Amino acid sequence: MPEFELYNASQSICSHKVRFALHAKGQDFEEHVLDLWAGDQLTPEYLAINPNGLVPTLIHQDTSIIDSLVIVQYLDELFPEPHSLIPDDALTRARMRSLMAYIDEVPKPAVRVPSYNMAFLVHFQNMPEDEFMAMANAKPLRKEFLLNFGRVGFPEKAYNEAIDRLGRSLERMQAEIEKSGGPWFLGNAFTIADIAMMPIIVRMADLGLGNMWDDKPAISIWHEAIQTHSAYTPTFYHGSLLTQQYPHLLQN
Ligand SMILES: N[C@@H](CCC(=O)N[C@@H](CS)C(=O)NCC(=O)O)C(=O)O
Repeated sequence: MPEFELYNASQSICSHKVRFALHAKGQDFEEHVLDLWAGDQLTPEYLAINPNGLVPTLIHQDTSIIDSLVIVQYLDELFPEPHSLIPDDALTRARMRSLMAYIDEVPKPAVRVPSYNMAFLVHFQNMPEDEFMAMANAKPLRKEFLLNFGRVGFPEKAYNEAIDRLGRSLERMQAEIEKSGGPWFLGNAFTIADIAMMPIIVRMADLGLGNMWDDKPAISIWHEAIQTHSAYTPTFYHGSLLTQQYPHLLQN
């Protein structure tokens, strides 16, 4: 029996971070794949292990640990050898955490908007009103998000704002990598800041937004480098990309 159990969803960007960290740390885990469109994350059983009603949740020693970056930090604390994902020096650690906070505040919520409009809309478009309202009302953290999305998608203004925030995030990423000398956010050290950004860049490329960093070579180099990490391929198994689940995206 593996030491860890992971409740997650194949396409979920927060799940990608945790799968990547488990693989990077060489840890075997039992994977439970939730169907977020069927509401598996809102059942009383799941809410008992994750009252936020979101994936991922890691179970270790009969205890649940929630929030992707908390889980990644926990795994690194358990297995700091041979390569810790957390810098030794307090100042560099603070820089890493500032980047993690920025990524969680700016590009992570922004990338949900094109994800929902371009891919996930199909799950809600034809949902009867009462079913849609019941699903929104059942969400502990994402009720307002879903209500704003509605069954027609975010309006153009919200979509454009999200794309603008993603553009500014890419400028910040390019500047940070240039400042450190790359190839990673913090120079030669691959840290949790890189893991935090990874699924956002992967998602943008998946949605056909990869041309947004055509003029940002440090991001292209970073993106290529992360794909050669041994944890990358097992993390993004078939079905993890939206183009694999929503073939209409390939027509764009
Ligand atoms: N802060 C949480 C956010 C988790 C999150 O947003 N999970 C999304 C998938 S990436 C989810 O479970 N969505 C289901 C829903 O909205 O009902 C983390 O980092 O783990």
